[in-house]
Amino acid sequence: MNISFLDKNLEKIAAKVIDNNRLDFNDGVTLYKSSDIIGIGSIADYVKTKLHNNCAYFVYNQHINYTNICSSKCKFCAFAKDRGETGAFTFSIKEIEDKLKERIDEPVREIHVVGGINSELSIDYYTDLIKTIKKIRPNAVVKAFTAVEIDNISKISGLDIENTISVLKDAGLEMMPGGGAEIMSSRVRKKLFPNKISAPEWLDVMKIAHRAGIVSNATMLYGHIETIEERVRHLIKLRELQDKTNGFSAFIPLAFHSKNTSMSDIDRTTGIDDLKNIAVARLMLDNFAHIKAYWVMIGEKLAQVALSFGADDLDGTIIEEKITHMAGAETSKGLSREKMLYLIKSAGKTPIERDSFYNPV
Ligand code: V47
Repeated sequence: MNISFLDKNLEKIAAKVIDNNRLDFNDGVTLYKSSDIIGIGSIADYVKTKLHNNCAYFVYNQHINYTNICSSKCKFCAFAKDRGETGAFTFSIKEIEDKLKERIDEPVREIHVVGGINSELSIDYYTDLIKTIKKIRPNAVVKAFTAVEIDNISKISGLDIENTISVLKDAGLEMMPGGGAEIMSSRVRKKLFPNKISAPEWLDVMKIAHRAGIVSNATMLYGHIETIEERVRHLIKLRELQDKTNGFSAFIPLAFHSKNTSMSDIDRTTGIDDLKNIAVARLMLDNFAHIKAYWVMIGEKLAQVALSFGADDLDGTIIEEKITHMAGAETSKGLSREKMLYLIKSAGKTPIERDSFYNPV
């Protein structure tokens, strides 16, 4: 790495990265506070290139949101509804089967399943849902239920987290998505999502899942009322758990979209902040193999740029995204394989279509 930094504070950080020395809390804050975006991006790209050469991954996937009925009442959410409210839904297993069959001619390799915290569903609904996916799509990986949903399934079934995961795994659960982590700060939690499981609880569910052999992702919701220091602490908490379990696969920074939420006065995140979140995550999360540029939230064009700022993955084709689109996302609801290849190649990268576990397909 031979970079002349505009921000001289980055020189010390670059030297640490080159020497494989772990960055600390203050380094994370320095990176976020620096306005030398090219400098930050260059260090992150150095690490990304060392790990993945010039490659950029994507998966052919399908999202299924089985219910939007949710008791969490998170202030940042535009997806959740109360039972009986206009637009509230819970898919029957038959409706899920139909959704899968609608796309049966497409080479979908991963089914990403998340929904609201709905206390009316039984654990049998969740196991039937997984078994139905495996019946219709035996070759696709079921990546389902955030740590928050696992906690809910545990509460409604009376099983502890370990046994809940074991029952779901026996039904065919193979991986868990990284949602629901939001920002691991009790200050922000009290203000925006007081009913959601706490950060230690979220981490605990992930720890139990990893120990049961379920790989998961991790996320961070940014661009609302969180501070830079809270972002860095969040990343360090994830890094500490990863040191213990090595069960996280990818990290995905999630850019807050405020439309149709009770925080609709908050502006959309800027391109600079989106790129910083990718790059700082790449540098702080030195034990995570993959950093995703989630095109749904940051846009296709910026996601391409992010591939030179530390990201190695564009997530997936998706087909029908709901959570961000209900909060005002203007991106497409899905992308074709051709479009994915085009975005990656025209960013100067080598596209690799992958399965959920980053095996090339
Ligand atoms: O859990 C909710 C967040 C998450 C909003 O693991 C919002 O591969 C922005 O977790 N603006 C769902 N974000 C998305 C998610 C995800 C996406 C892609 C890949 C993976 C993966 C995981 O989105 C929720 C919540 O944290 N969210 N509302 C909003 N208004």
